[in-house]
Amino acid sequence: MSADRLRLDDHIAALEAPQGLKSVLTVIAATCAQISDVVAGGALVGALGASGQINVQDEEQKKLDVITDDMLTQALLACPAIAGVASEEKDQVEPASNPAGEYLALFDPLDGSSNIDINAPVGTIVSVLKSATPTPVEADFLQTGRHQVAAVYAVYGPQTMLVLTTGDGVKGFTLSNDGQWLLTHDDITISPDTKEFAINVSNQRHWAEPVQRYLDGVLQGAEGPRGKNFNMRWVAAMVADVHRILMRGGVFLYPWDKREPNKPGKLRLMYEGNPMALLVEQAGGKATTDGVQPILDVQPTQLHQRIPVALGSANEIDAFASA
Ligand code: AFP
Repeated sequence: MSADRLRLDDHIAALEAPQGLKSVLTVIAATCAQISDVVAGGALVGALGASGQINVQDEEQKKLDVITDDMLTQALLACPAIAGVASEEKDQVEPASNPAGEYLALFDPLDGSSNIDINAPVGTIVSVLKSATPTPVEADFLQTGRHQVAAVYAVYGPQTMLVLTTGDGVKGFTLSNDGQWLLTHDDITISPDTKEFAINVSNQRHWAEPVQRYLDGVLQGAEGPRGKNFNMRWVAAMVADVHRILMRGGVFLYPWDKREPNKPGKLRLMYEGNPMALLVEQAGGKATTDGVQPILDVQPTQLHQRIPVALGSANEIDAFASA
């Protein structure tokens, strides 16, 4: 069965891409396969629970946040094509000291960490940029998402899957029992219409008026202005919510809310917004901050910048924008 399937290694080898980028992608894929093993080991390998540390986002880190951050950081810094890395879990960027380094990797090593201890899906998200220098500083990382040369996520769910774009469509690979990434989802596309939305409704009272109006319309179902019934899903791991949208359509919304007016949103532009936006756009969907402004055009000003997110099926994002 697996003999007929394209291996990720062969897909990477056949890409019309510089050798350096191919080696970065190979390292990301190999490390995600290793992370999958640790995630699957759970309590048996001492991977559950809190680490007792607080990260730069002021969030309590889980043990797996720390373990996976370390795994990705070490593996990528050892790749000669890498000039530097940045992680959601680290205060500052880390230059690689590789004289031939020409790529930057920015990652959320374990997205959805509140799911770890309840055995629900989590994932890894990676954005790859070109570096202007082999000795990058933070300013070199602050490029718009349009500059990404690759975006990848791995989702550790009932199956472990890796979903990848290098700017020429989106492909999904499933990890086999013998540790091979095999092509199972060629040319992933997001249907323009949907009847499914994902939003954390517990925040409703804090949203801006247009978001309230959109949700009101959706919840009225066939009797309301939208004229159709909707279903809701919320995995609490963006990686798993976006994966569902890539598989069967839908919209994922994490809007600005008025609790902390100076914070533009919950999700991070560089580690979550940009890589997911590139994958969604490459699959034919829309990825915006507010229904209109493309996430990929947001000029970052800070490494750990947050943004509001509205992405998924194109026509439904338009409906969100005009609510
Ligand atoms: P953690 O990785 O810190 O758990 O955060 C996950 C996340 O940033 C994103 O993946 C989810 O969509 C979102 O938070 C879930 O947030 P809620 O707490 O509102 O469910």
